[in-house]
Amino acid sequence: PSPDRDAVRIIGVPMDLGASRRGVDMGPSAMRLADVADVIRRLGLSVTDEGNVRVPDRSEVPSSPLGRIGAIALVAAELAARTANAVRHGTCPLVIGGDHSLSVGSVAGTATVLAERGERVGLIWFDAHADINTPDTTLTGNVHGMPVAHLLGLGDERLSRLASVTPAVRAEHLVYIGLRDLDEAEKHTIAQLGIRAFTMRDIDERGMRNVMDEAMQVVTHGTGGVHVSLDADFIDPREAPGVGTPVRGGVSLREAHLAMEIINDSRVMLAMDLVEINPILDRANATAELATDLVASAFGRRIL
Ligand code: Z70
Ligand code: MN
Ligand code: MN
Ligand code: MN
Repeated sequence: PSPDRDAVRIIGVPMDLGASRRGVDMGPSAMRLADVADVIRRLGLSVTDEGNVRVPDRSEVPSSPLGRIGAIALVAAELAARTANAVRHGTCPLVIGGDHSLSVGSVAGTATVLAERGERVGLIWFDAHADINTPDTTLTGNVHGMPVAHLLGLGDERLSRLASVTPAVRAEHLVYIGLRDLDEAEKHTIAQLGIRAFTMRDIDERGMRNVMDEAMQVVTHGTGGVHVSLDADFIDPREAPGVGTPVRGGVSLREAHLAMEIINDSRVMLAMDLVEINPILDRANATAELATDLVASAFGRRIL
């Protein structure tokens, strides 16, 4: 039940404060080098590149992963405001990361605008990982392993209260697609909250079309639109090696395109994140170029 968006605003978030390994802070540069704005423009959409959200240097923030929550929360608050502004004006924000902790801000922004209309946001989380740890359950301390928990209202209040509604997302309005690397505590949380999770096994057994049809039903039921959060490690590292945390056994490029095409067919996408591109691990700029093609499919590119 949402408008089709024919204007796109690109927002870069050159942040790696939520990760241990360096490099995803260069993701926005890699995507711009791959000409993401022009690629979307060629589809007939109007595209504005708003530049980057300001992110502090690592030298300005605490060195422990959990000590960086305050800095990440400040970046996320600015991103939430900019995302909300874009959605409120009827344009579609394309948020380019950066590590996945930034999505506590972008999704909060979308949730805030829908709340103004008395509606809730649906969330599709394409990822090898569930990112549903809290500061209490995390084994690594890395905040990019925690955004979903905070969007559901769990964890540290600096990250869980960025939207005008808490939780920003209800568990019944969230789906995972592509999971293949979970911590034990994460499995427990997913089961406890009854979250609909499509693992790689589900995709292998049922096929991407079937999984996406069910996923779209979940995220559109009782919501006013959908935020799509795509971690580049969703795709198999043989095809997308330049990602923050490569995990073998991911989806093919073809399956990923089909998922994006089905999202475009549905006309319900209000905002999109493209995160965890790491140019340091890439072959030339292959992963950013592949990610740019996926974005094009999500925004309406057709083969024929
Ligand atoms: C692990 C943790 C993670 C992305 C790694 C990994 C989380 N569950 N997320 N890479 N994008 O550290 O909590
Ligand atoms: Mn992730
Ligand atoms: Mn991931
Ligand atoms: Mn319902």
